[in-house]
Amino acid sequence: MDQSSRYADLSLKEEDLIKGGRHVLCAYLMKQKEGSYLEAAAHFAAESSTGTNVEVCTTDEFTKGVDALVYEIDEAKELMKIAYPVELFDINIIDGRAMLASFLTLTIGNNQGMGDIEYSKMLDFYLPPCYLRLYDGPSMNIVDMWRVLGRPIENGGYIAGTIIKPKLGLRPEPFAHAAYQFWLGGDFIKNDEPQGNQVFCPLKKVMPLVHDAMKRAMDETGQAKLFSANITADDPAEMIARGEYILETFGFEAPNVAFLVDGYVAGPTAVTTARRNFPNQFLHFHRAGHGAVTSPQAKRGYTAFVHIKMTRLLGASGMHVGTMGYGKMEGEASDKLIAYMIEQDSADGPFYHQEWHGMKATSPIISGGMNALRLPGFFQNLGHGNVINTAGGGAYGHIDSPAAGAKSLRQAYECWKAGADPIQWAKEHKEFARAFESFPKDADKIFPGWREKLGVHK
Ligand code: CAP
Ligand code: MG
Repeated sequence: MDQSSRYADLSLKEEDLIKGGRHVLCAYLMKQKEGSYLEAAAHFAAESSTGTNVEVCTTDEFTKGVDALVYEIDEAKELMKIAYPVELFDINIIDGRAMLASFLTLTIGNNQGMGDIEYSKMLDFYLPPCYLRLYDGPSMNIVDMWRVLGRPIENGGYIAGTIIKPKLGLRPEPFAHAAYQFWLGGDFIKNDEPQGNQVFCPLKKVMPLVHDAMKRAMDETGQAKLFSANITADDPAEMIARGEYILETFGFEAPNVAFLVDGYVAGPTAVTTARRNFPNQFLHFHRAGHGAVTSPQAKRGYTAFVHIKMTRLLGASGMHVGTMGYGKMEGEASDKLIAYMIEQDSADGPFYHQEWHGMKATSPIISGGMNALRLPGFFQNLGHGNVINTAGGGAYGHIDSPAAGAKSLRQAYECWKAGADPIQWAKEHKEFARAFESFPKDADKIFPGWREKLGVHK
């Protein structure tokens, strides 16, 4: 059935829809299986709002008033844009606030499995102020981490972090020891995503040891240290139990603790559980699994940009934004726009400009195959260093020690900040210099001729 007379209106102008302030706008890559592009797009809009594949007798004038409407198509580019009236989205009974689950159920719900759609992927979205303000947004961000570290709250700079490796984790004592060793040179440690309460490393055994290691490292260095503890679980009650136990265990150091949530696999409910039950903790959104839908190879789901933009609405304090082609994960230099979207108050996406109207920023977390040698180029591309960086291999792979690995990361940041030549910097900064020998493959690629220049002949 062709529903384009009801679910498409190509005379609508985007700027008028934005001015009107009553529509969520979404841009999709979309290809139909056969037939008319507009017909398929209209069916997509119907299934994503008020309709189905046939006319139903229950439809009334009110229902028609909240139809999602296709307002732009470009078949050659496989591009379609849909305007969703804000009335479509579900609102909490407890406090009148919005929920991402509802946004996703409509905009990226049944439409992902439709028989007449070859594929569709959300590329960007825009929220009007009246709907945006109903989201929690972040309660904390990197500014609060800078406060704990005793740094300026504006441009407080780079936070050097790591992940306890191997990924599986360690038994409690070696785990705490590995943390202590890194903290002698660095600021921030996170659980790797599978670590929580494993039989060989019970949460209630390891957390007191990590707290003790943190205190010892703080005494030794005279600096504050941060730990991001994984509280991900299927059950909100389990997440709260983990969070409460950890806060009680860290006692006076509770402000130094962030909570890590594997927010893609555990979903918006898990993220909101942390956001609402622990608003005084930094909420670290880890996105393991997102590549299944965000990878450029995937023609379904949504892009990394869309995913990351959504996490600011949910209230992530810090979000993994990739390494923009400088690390081991998929990404490219232009991905810096993803970071800008979550940290600025007014930012451009691939299709829409978004005003955040003062919603707190979500801070970029840079992770995945990073080390001291890759950082100067990374900062150059991003244009600032106000990020949390976690480098697992880059710290525990340093040939001298995890503390030396941590120091090499900080020195890399300082090298970029000073606008110095990395080879020259290496001559004056031992740990940074030893990173060249620790990661010779990267050194060969990024700094050809480094052996001669640094006098390293092994
Ligand atoms: C990095 C990491 C992170 C990824 C996630 C890992 O370890 O701990 O989970 O960075 O990717 O398990 O691979 P290394 P992203 O530092 O040793 O590479 O940040 O892109 O979500
Ligand atoms: Mg990891």
